[in-house]
Amino acid sequence: MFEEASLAEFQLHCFAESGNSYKPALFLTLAGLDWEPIFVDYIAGGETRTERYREEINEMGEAPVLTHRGRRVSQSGAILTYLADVTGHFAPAPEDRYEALRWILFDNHKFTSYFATLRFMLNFAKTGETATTEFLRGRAKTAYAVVDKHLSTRAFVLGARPTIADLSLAGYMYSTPSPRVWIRRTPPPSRRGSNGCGNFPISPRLMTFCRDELCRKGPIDRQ
Ligand SMILES: N[C@@H](CCC(=O)N[C@@H](CS)C(=O)NCC(=O)O)C(=O)O
Repeated sequence: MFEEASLAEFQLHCFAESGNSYKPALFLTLAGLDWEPIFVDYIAGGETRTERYREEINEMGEAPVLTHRGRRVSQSGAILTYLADVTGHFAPAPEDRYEALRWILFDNHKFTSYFATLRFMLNFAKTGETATTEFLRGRAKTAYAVVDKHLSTRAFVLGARPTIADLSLAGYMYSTPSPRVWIRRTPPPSRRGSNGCGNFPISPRLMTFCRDELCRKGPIDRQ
């Protein structure tokens, strides 16, 4: 499915299994913004690989893609930064901008990417354990340990308040192949607290949990 007539202020091309899509979906939901998902048929239909998707939606052939006031933004880190800039939610303090960027780049390069690839191989490609999955697990565990250590002395990545850096790292914390769970795992706006995030999912405890998940062999998704 491509364009749809919509009244929502923000549209997000996304799909349930995509933790990268979950990052901006979590932002939009926690901030209580007027948004709607536009389903990308990646799993069954390979939509991101079609010429039409690359021509009309994203030349990089990826989800998520945000549409806002005629502007298209792809790459979850760029989307989160854009959303923070235009809405003010989850924005790092001006002096922390590069610190946020540093963690978002680390997330994209090592934290999300190794884990997401490992998860894809085990749960979707069904490769079983191979030398490649073992390598990816090792790399992901190392990246998780970095974040765990950082979060052991503070509540959120940049200190006392959640920012887009936390939302980026949260992408695959609740990964699941079930679209029904996708709906459930995106906290409704009513759960927001005074700091705009209420029951926020990132915490050292959660990081420890996810690291422990990685230590298990076999499929790593919780059904
Ligand atoms: N660094 C990108 C990664 C995006 C990405 O890899 N998205 C996956 C879904 S989670 C995708 O669309 N893959 C399609 C493909 O590679 O063909 C981001 O953060 O947005």
